Amino acid sequence: MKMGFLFLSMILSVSAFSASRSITLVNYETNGVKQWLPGTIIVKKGEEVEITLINNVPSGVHGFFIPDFDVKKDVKKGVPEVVKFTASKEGLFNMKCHLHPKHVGGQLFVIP
Ligand SMILES: [Cu+2]
Repeated sequence: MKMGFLFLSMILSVSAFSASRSITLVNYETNGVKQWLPGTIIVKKGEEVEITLINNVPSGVHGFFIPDFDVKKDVKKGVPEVVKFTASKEGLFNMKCHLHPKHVGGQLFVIP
């Protein structure tokens, strides 16, 4: 059920046609592994991207960092945060938690 929802989120992020795009990422912990999910998000070049970040990990604050777009936010459990940026360049870019090196990272895919 959860994976189906995540897959649907990925599909919707590709098929919607708009100059702006809103995506929600949730930070989960499973067997000690922490990860923002969905782990891969897809946007189009030029879009105004708004990402809502929800931290569901009980251990406290986690980071969300996309170095190539100067996006960086600390997210407390129970306090959603929003980051915005323009997808000004195509390519595959890293998303990670800047607070914990072992926190599993993700990918931002900017398509033409
Ligand atoms: Cu973290």
